[in-house]
Amino acid sequence: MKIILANPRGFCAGVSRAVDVVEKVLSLEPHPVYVRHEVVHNRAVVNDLKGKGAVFVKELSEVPDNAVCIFSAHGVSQEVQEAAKRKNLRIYDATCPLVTKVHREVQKASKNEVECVLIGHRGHPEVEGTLGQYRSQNAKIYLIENVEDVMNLQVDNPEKLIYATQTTLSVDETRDIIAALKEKFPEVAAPKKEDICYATQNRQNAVRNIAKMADILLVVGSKNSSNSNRLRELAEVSGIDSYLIDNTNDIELSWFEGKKSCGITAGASAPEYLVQAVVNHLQAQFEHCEIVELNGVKEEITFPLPKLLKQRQKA
Ligand code: 0O3
Ligand code: SF4
Repeated sequence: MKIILANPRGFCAGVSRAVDVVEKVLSLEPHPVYVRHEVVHNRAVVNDLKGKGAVFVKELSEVPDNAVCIFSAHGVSQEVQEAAKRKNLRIYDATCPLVTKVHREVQKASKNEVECVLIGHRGHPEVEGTLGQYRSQNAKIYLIENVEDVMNLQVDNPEKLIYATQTTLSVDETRDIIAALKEKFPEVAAPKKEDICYATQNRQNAVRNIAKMADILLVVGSKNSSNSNRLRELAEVSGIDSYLIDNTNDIELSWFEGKKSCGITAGASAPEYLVQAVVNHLQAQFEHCEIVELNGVKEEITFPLPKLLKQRQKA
């Protein structure tokens, strides 16, 4: 079996920072430390942080007043931020700065009463947070998920319209949605820099590349991880079997019947030790394994820790 490792794969800068924030807050602040929503969508990461004392909650209503609380990498609405203030919580915000960038675009549109079309997956926490940046009484934000939604979309003011997107969407699908949007609303304005982030783009490019040389692709990532699902779908659209796995327990030997090469990648929230465990597992299953690591774009971007955390570290 030839094992081909995608590059880049796994943790992005926003996820590294968010996990770092939780670990540092756990070591600096008295417990319990609450985390609103899974800090990133990965079961192993969340279980590890639970083991270190983090208390994960779905809603702020589960957090007692005056407590320490961390917002997840996916970001929160302004309503949640206001509720945190009312409860006098000490908030450490692990929202990825690239999600915050999208929040700012939407806030600006709201302030200027420019209508906004948000492209994203309904119910996803990032989408909830981004929708919740739009507070205008006189203009609207519209959520669309696909080209069909564009066909059905009616806006109040097509001359004053922008679009924004979730950061982890399929680049190919989003291109089609934007093309349909521009055809229907020629005046719609694009964000200055695109919202699908560098990490999403790089991981999808790496999968496109690996799909040309592998018979099957394993994507290490949790079922609720949007970007990991997009990697699995992309491999399938590119013509190879692909499976999303949390860890080696999910692997079935029948997947490999008649296959000679297996690609491995990992979503932006999946730690590298899980990838290495998958490699070891395959090496134990197949008599002759050749491991190849592909070249890919080098990612050097890092994000600074939140201000409050830096201040606490100095104090
Ligand atoms: O947004 P997604 O479900 O892909 O979230 P993950 O798996 O936690 O990955 C990190 C991405 C993120 C925080 C939003 O861009
Ligand atoms: Fe930030 Fe992109 Fe990572 Fe999301 S996937 S946390 S936007 S770097």
